Amino acid sequence: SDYSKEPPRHPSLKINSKEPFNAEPHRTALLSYITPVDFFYKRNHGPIPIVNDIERYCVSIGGLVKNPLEISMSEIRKLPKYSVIATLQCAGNRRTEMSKTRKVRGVGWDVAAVGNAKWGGAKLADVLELVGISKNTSSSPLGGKHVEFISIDKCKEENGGPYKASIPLRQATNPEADVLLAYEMNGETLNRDHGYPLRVIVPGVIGARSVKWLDRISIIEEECQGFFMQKDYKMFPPSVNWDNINWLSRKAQMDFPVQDLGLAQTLQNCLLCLNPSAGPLKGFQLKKNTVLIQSHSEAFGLSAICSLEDVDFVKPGKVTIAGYAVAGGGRGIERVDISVDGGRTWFEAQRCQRGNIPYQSDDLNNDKWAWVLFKAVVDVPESTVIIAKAVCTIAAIVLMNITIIPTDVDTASNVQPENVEVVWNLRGILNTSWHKVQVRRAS
Ligand code: MTE
Ligand code: MO
Repeated sequence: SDYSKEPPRHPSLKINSKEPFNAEPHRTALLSYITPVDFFYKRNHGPIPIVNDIERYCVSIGGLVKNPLEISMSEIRKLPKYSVIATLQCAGNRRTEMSKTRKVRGVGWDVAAVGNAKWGGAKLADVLELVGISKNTSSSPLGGKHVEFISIDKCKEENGGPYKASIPLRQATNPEADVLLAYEMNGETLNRDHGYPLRVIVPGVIGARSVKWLDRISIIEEECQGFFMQKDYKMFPPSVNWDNINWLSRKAQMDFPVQDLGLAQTLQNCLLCLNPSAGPLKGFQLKKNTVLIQSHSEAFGLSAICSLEDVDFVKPGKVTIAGYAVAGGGRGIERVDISVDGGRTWFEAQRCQRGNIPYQSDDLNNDKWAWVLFKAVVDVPESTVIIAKAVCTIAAIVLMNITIIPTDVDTASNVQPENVEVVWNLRGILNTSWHKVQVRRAS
């Protein structure tokens, strides 16, 4: 593969792998609501493709459709334009931390394999109407049930073939799911690293499904059989290792728009992650009819402190504890709780979304796909562990939420009530455990 024509990148990015290029910004870059393009994490599986002749570039739409079509960039730009502020997060975000407990496989990431951008483009639901697939449908006239996105880039996981992924047709044709074919990022033409000239944005879902450098769309009967759908990005309980893994036993990691999120599915995911075959994990119990705290499920929800690094020194006086919380699936963040005594006592942080950024005419009138920033300014009287945890709304199961409550917290010795062991999985994805930073008080 040819890595000699990579685009220029900001020198401050922390490079986790050079070829393919995988890099994240310093965590303090995530303290602004919109992440600048330069500081947006870059996650690739091969060299960045080059599209020189934009006049000749087009996306073909085929598969189980009556009238296949090739659509040019200028035709895509003529469709109604929408702007969606959406957080994109790699399922491997915070993987490095997970590896400290027990080694996991995959590119290491700190807390910044996530970013929030304003994406501009055409709605996939509008594009699919051009090939005779109507809105809000789960099956095409020829029996297609999934929409596959095939890219221009080539990667070794696909044996030199293109990167690809799929989403259910129901989601693709739902205008409210806001799936975009995006040609703009933060009001500018999409750059090469992020998918020039056209990429998919699937809000609320792990980043792996937002295929960059789109080449083809195929309407298919079964879910895409590509590597990243079938042999990667699946959540397994801590007991599964590389010897006993059965990839077919799990569905592809997705997260669903709220209207598709069934109670049974959610419950099953929570239970699955608690490893039902081995019984509930020691020290945890499930309690009904309470608020959900940190599901260890398909939700990519997590929060992270970005104003402090591990083992930072804090001076006497007020300390700012700030960061992001993101729920996934279009769910909101109900609360962010902070502890400055290692989890013994908690208080609520301030939350903010777009603040005083005005809405523009093509903007979606809500920020449900976007992260929430949190902030608290407090005294930190001594060396301690600072923790942030988010509480997210699960609209579909308001009547029966689940709390995972620690039952053996040793308050005297500051045992962490929620640790990474519970969510540990061999691929190191979806580290939704409470984010902790240790600080030392300077006198
Ligand atoms: N699309 C293509 N064509 N090739 C890729 O390697 N990586 C995916 C997704 N889309 C990828 C891709 C993954 S795993 C993530 S997390 C996001 O793109 C990252 O998008 P970004 O680099 O714009 O942040
Ligand atoms: Mo990813």
